[in-house]
Amino acid sequence: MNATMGHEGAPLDTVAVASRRESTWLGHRHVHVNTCVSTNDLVAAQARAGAPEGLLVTADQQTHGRGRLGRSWHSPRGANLYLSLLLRPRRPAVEIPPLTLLAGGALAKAMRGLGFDARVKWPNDLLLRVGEQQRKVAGVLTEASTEGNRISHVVLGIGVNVNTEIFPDDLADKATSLRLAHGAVLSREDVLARILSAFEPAYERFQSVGVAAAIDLWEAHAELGIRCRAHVSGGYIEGITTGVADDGALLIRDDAGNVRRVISGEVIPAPVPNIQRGGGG
Ligand code: BT5
Repeated sequence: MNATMGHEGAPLDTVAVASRRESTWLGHRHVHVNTCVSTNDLVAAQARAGAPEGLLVTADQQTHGRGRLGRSWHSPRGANLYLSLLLRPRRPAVEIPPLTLLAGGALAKAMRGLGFDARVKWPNDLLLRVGEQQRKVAGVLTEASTEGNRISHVVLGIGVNVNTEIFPDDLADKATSLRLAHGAVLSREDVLARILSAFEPAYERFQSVGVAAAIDLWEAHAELGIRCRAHVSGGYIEGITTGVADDGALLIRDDAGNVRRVISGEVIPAPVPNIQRGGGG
């Protein structure tokens, strides 16, 4: 594991990121800010002003970091990575959900490159095992703008808990950080360089072959074959996860053997059903 000591509390060192990344264009234009509301907002504004793809914005702190569906992303100063990338994929708008999966897969690959046994949970939570539990170490938020059935731009936001040691009460039993898993401070610059190096080739493959690139990468880093329950409108689907569909839907084989599709909603691990019978001794 590459556990170069980080300078905790110091601003992100953009020069170190540039010297360590292996990307040929992604993140070469890098704007780092001390604090902001959300790095996704800064990139969206640049996108509307015509900035080219590849722009990277990072912040040492976000005051209103956000997750999907109006949820918030805990973004304390200095310890972690908060980054957004501007992409202008030459792909149809229906491929935005697979692009999100591609990002999760590339993020998991980057973490594995650092020596962490990271798994992606549908759609895009990055999990690390802590004892018997899986805890969230990173998340991806894709915000896209379309023109007709084409994508005009995508803001890909990634939050990684690199060095946080103590989480607020509401996250204490579901979040973790690379530092907690590894036992030492990690360099945010190393982690960011790995993410850029992993995402660029994945994205280039997506640009040329589309959805298949996303499915392959996501499935290679997901924990499939586990029993889960997906809460969907009007009830839930329970069964074994088998993969993802072309449109990014999670596929679950239910107990009747039917493959069901989950397009949105929360997916949680489910206990194996108790099939003991009788016992009227
Ligand atoms: C996500 O949403 O996981 C997407 C997170 C994306 C954050 C990045 S940071 C840079 C960029 N700028 C932004 O404003 N956002 C992006 P979601 O799947 O909806 O998960 C949100 C849920 O994760 C919350 O409701 C909490 O339960 C939990 N959570 C919040 N902060 C967390 C953290 N730091 N670590 C782990 N879990 C967290």
